[in-house]
Order: sequence, then structure tokens, then C-alpha cells
Amino acid sequence: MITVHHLENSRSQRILWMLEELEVPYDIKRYEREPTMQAPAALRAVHPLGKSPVITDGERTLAESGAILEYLADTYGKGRLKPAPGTPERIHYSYFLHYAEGSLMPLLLLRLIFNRMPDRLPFLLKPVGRAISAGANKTLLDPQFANHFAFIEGELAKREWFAGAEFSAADIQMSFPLEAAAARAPVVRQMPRISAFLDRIHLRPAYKRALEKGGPFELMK
Ligand SMILES: N[C@@H](CCC(=O)N[C@@H](CS)C(=O)NCC(=O)O)C(=O)O
Repeated sequence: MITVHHLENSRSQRILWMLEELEVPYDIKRYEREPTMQAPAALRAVHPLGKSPVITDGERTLAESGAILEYLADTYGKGRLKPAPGTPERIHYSYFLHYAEGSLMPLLLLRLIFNRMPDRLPFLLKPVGRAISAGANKTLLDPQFANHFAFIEGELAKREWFAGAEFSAADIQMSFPLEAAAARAPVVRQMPRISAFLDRIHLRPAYKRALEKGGPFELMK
């Protein structure tokens, strides 16, 4: 039996969704974030990095969202949710499985850090923190977001889903950075195809079932 070590409001929501799409039975072990927003130490007993998602499947322990999604598609997919090897779709699939965490998420994490930095400073330093944060957002991050969102919008103009005409695990992987973008770089909602992608995934029955099982899912600004 698969166990998903599920941290509230986190990337592990994607794994619940994948399992719901595949209709594979699983258990959920829940973890709450510390007041610092870090994962609790208990997760380090499952995997040395102590991050979520992690799954266990029998004797196997697996971390890293993209690797978990690939493992689930390969092991339980029966050909579903991943394009056949050697096809153009498979190349897009692989690209977006990596791009989501390798290129897009670091920018969204930086945004979160700069947004929250002023709150963490002593009262008298807050104006300085706010100025640094505003400067970094404007000169460093906003141009990056404009570039990435235009790129993603262009990709979705060529194909209905990230890999091709069929929904795949690459769409599940891309959902988290795009949901985080909707919270932290709301200009993303002005991109018609990205916005339609978000609306479309929210309507999927498996997405809704995963939300019911995973609990509230609200990403920080
Ligand atoms: N690239 C990893 C990132 C894992 C990660 O940073 N997870 C976050 C949850 S969204 C986490 O565990 N944060 C708590 C912490 O860093 O203590 C993946 O996609 O699985």
C-alpha cells in the first residue's frame, strides 16, 4: 500500500491528485507545518531531507514531486498520464516535469522570501526591508515572471495540455507553480491560456477528490 506523507498546504497535494487520477488506493499520513512554516522534524524520520512530498510504497521510500509522479505513472499508470517514449509528446512531458521545479518554482520561492522579509524584521528596520523587497520584486522578479509567463502561454497556444492533446502527469506537476503564481504573481491570471488551464484543472473530479482528502489548500502570497 502506498502512503503519502502529506504536509498541509504543500506540493504533496499534487501526489494525492495523481493517485486520484490513477484510482490507486493509498493512505495519507498528515503533517502540520511549524509556526515558522517549516515541516515538522517527524518528516526527517521518513526521508533525510524532511520535505514533502514523500511516499512509501512497501519497502521503497521516494521523495521529489517529479520523481514520484514519474514513478507512479510508470508503476501504476498502465499507459495512462504519460506519453509513449520516442514521441514529441514525451519530450514535452519530460521538459515540463523538470521545468516546474527546476526553473519556475525557484522564482516563486524567491518571491515568497522577499514578500515575507519585512514582517520578520524589527519594527524600525521594516521600512528598509520593504524597500529592498519592493526593489527585488520590481527589478529582479517581475521581469522574470513576465518572461516565463509569456513562454508558458506560448506553449499552451500550441497544445491543449503541457505534453500534448492528452492530460498527463506534466500537467499535475505544472499545477503547483501556477497555483503559487496565482497567489504571488497574480498577473498570471491575465494570461488567458494559463488562466484557462487553472480553471480546467479545478473542474477535474480527481482534483476535487484530492482536495477533499488533503484538506485546505491555500498557498501563501
Ligand atoms: N523540489 C521538491 C521540493 C520539496 C519542498 O520544498 N517541499 C516543501 C513543501 S511545498 C516543504 O517540505 N517545505 C517545508 C520545509 O522546507 O521545511 C519537490 O518538488 O518535492
